[in-house]
Amino acid sequence: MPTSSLETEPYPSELLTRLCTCRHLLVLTGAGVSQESGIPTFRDALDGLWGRFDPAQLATPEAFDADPALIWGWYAWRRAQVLLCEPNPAHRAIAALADRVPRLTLVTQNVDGLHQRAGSPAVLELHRSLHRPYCRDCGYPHIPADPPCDVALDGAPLPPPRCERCRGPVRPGVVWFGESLPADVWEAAETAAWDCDLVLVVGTSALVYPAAELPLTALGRGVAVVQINPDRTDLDDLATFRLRGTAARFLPELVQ
Ligand code: BV8
Ligand code: ZN
Repeated sequence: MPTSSLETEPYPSELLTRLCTCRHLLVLTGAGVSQESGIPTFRDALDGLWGRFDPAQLATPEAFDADPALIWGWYAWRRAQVLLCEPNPAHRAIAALADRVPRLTLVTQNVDGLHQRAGSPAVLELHRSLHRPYCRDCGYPHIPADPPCDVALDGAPLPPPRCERCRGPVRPGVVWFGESLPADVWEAAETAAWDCDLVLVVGTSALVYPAAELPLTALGRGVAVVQINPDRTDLDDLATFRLRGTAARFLPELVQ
């Protein structure tokens, strides 16, 4: 498969032709698509706003059980940050794309809800959401304050609220490392990877599984995969097209 790497050129005509003729476009996004909204990515986080937190260490059920206030405080602060941000042109372009192709399946690894706020009609949230916490013990949903009123500054520890039904601790509504993805969401995403005829991978380091399997499934079927990312990833050597740049730089051109 030819790979094309672009820095500042327009899209290769072959890619635009494929986009205009595709039947079912699968779009997979990661933290990079929200970076231009001001939300640090996980990779940036290690020296960004979350510098003193290591997401991989904190994003686990064990970390929450060990110190519920530290983890709840970190997620409450992250949610407050997200609510102060707006969708960027990349989110909006993906939302507009849904009207340009016969069928678009949007799968995101992100938990920020920005695709929905940008108007994407259907979003498969593989890792669930910052905005839908629930009881650790009985699963009862907890409606978070909006705007957040309980957020300690800068992610300081904050005791989690108690469940209205069983008084258990409310936990962040995301999928942590070592936890299974919501089965129905993962099944829909896998089905799309087996049915699509073009894949757009935007802003992911392609390191987290099973999400990272999706473009590989499509590639195994001979389907073209386009990667939009300013940096190299494991997908670089496999992608059919590699657009070296940011999501907000490349995606709006697709819907002009
Ligand atoms: C599971 C919510 C079954 C929490 C997150 C193989 C198969 C199955 C599992 C595994 C496997 N191998 C390993 C595992 C275990 C593990 C895993 O993948 N570990 C990794 C670290 C190797 N997976 C799991 O545990 C998953 N569960 O498989 O269930 C199971 C059950 C029990 C036991 C075993 C298995 C659950 C994973 C979900 C974890 N939760 N999020 C939270 O948000 O706090 S994942 C979290 O990290 C994010 O949601 C995100 O998905 C991920 C980070 O990835 P990215 O989105 O790619 O972000 P990153 O910062 O890494 O990269 C950003 C990219 O954007 C960069 O490339 C950068 O260059 C680029 N970029 C930057 N700016 C821009 C840009 N691109 C475009 N424009 C820009 N402006
Ligand atoms: Zn409960």
